[in-house]
Amino acid sequence: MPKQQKKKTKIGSHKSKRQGRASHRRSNQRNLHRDPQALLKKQADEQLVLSDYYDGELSQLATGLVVSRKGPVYIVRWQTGASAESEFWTEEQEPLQVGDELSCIARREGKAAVIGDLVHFVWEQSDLALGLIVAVELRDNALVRADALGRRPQTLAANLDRIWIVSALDPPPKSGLIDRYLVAAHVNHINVGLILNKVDLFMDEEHVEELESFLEPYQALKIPILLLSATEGEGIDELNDYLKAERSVFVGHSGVGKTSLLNALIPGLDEAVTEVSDATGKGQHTTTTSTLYTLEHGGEIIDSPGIRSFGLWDMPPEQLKDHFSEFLEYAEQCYFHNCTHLHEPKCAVIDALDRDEIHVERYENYVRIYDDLLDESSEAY
Ligand SMILES: Nc1nc2c(ncn2[C@@H]2O[C@H](COP(=O)(O)OP(=O)(O)OP(=O)(O)O)[C@@H](O)[C@H]2O)c(=O)[nH]1
Ligand SMILES: [Mg+2]
Ligand SMILES: [Zn+2]
Repeated sequence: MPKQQKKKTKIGSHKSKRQGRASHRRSNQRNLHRDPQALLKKQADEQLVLSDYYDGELSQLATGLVVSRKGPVYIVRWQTGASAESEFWTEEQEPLQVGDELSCIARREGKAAVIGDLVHFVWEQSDLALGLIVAVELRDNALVRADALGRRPQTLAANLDRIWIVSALDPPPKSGLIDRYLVAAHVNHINVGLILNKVDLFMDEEHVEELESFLEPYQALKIPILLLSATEGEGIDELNDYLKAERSVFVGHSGVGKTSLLNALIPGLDEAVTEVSDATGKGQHTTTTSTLYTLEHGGEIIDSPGIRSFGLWDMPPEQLKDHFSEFLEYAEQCYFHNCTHLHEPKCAVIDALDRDEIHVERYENYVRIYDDLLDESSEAY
């Protein structure tokens, strides 16, 4: 049974200055190399990429889950492995136990750790932290995007069961961002779900038709679609049913209500949310760092900061079509086996589009994303 989420993150502390110094002395006796040129060595099981800074016993390592990060400090939930020094205490002045959260810093490879990563650390006290991450377990999957310039990957979270793409009904949802997330999830074999929040603001008959047509392609893709109201509590139980067996993440534009959903899911959490600006209809980027929360009835959910856009990372344009699932059954009948479904004659995908069997908005997004990828790959040379 996972420990219930505490309102305040425990980052751990030592009991007194005197004892802190004692522990520091002890930690220096551990075999931590300081050579910045040290190479990686791979453990036999290939699960662990261990920093050469550490050549101590594996049995001295403790293991934990990264639940948040604040600058150089990772908040890690201690799960197994070597025990803490007896003088390491929580902020509530209780001895640190398995399940507690502590602050860790990282050297080299550990720096690549993201929320959802399983990390291995040694108990080593520094000004900022009680632990030093020396290795990151290989990931099952990760949600990765390109940075603003499209030059570097940014890993947003790792080891996910599902990505919940959160949109709001007011302002109306945008399919461009949704379709980009769908591609990124498909590439990494991560399940998805679509949340349309703020149903309480949505009364108009005329808009119901628009919404139905907007949702059609996503219904055809058979992804879960939930219409909710975080502030009214509508649909929250159904969401909870999905969340309880999984580790998932809320992603989407700023102001759509991701943190409000967390507040609805975890009574008493009361994380900060901010009004969406009337003038722009945009959120204020209230959440600035991702945080993993454990739900009372099981499951873990990560709240993430709102984003402006989502650039796909490491996607050759010609591979994009493989991630628009509804194209696949038609693509086999295209005249050219490497048809991009953009301009080629006898393209079965374009024929299906003409017969309204492929949704025009999905196809247009395909073309847009393809063009973006083409621009990026031409800039690279
Ligand atoms: N009417 C209504 N307002 C909502 C609902 N959910 C959230 N809001 C409001 O929308 C605004 C933004 O909510 P947040 O939860 O901060 O949005 P966010 O997606 O976390 O935003 P970032 O942290 O910036 O990414 C707040 O004023 C919320 O009160 C809802 O279901 N209905
Ligand atoms: Mg937020
Ligand atoms: Zn084609």
